[in-house]
Amino acid sequence: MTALGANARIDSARLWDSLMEMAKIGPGVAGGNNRQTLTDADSEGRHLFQRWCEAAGCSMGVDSMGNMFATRPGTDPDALPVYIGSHLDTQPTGGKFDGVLGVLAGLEVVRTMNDLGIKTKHPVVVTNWTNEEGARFAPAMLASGVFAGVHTEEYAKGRTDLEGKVFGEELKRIGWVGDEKVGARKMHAMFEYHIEQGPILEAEGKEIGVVTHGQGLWWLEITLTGKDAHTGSTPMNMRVNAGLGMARITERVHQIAMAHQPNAVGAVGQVTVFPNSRNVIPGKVVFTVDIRSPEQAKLDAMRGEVERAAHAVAKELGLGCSIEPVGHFDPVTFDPTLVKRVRAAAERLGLSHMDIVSGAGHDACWINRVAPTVMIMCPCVDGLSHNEAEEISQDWAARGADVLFHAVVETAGVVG
Ligand code: HGY
Ligand code: MN
Ligand code: MN
Repeated sequence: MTALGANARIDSARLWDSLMEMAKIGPGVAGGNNRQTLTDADSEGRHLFQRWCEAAGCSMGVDSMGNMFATRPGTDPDALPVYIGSHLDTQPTGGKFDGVLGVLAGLEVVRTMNDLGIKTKHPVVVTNWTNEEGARFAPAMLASGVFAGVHTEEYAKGRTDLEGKVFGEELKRIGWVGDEKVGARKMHAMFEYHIEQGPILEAEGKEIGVVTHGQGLWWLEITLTGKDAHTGSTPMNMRVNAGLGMARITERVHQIAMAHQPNAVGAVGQVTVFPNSRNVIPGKVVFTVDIRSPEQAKLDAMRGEVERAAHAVAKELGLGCSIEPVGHFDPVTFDPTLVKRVRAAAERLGLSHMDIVSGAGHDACWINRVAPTVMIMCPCVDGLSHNEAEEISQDWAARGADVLFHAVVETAGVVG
């Protein structure tokens, strides 16, 4: 595989301009984005991405889960494509770069290949995976999970949001149900470029993260049922308080994660209280526990401890308790050959780099099941993400895209 010369770089300003242009769609309230999956803003962002891809000479395919595939042809039409993928959907209080950087850096790789007249044996395909975040419709990485055969299309299209809207109906409403069978595409390799969403690269002063592994995750949705009652006139010993149960379990989740340090995290991020009235003791609370570890044994142990703690708290307070796993993947090991190629590209470009384990989940974690897959990361300011103040420098964005460019072109095989 011939490698590009170290002076072959992407166009940093063009990538940054595209990121700032996309950030105008689905703006947040504090400088970030609220472009949640299957909203009108998501659709607007998809249309912009499609226009840009077609202007760069790509043809756009869409599958039945709304996954978008912009293809730059290779010289050998029978050669399996090299994919570059991430996501355009954001958290409700998301940043401008989580996911978007990976999709638009993929487009920038295509634009740069066009500028330099680079021909490759394998086609190159830039991908936008539907509903990576799982914020509106759990679980996260839903459409890449269907593509990889982890979820059925029927399960995915039946998922509902907090307002009871159904995934399949929302995908139809925004007009992004494609005619391709999801999962039918075969891949030579898949690359995902992403901000780290943690503090390590910035703290270590490294420009590039060579992602060797991804930590595993459980999302456990817990429903506690007690009894609605008056917060003023109900004696303390007569209360069946689901809100108190949720609070105690939230504390236990934190303690369990702390007991498994290092390499373990746990929190409760989404809570729905019923009836959510100031002067009614909550008769029902539904909340999701998010626990993660790169170590399988720790991940499994934490799940067991959380479930036992939840049932013990419920028993103590006389609450009903049901637990439903609504998201899961085991720790992931990315393709060693591609990891080596990413590391070599960073070295060739004279960029500081380190191996890193991804703390966040990504579409790459699922695609790794069906194709050789690897991730590249750039630092983010204070490691902050899933917050509208998420920030990266233009230089960080460009350096990671340079590594992506080199590794993808080398994998796709330069011709001529
Ligand atoms: O939850 C995650 O790790 C990803 O950001 N969806
Ligand atoms: Mn992401
Ligand atoms: Mn995210």
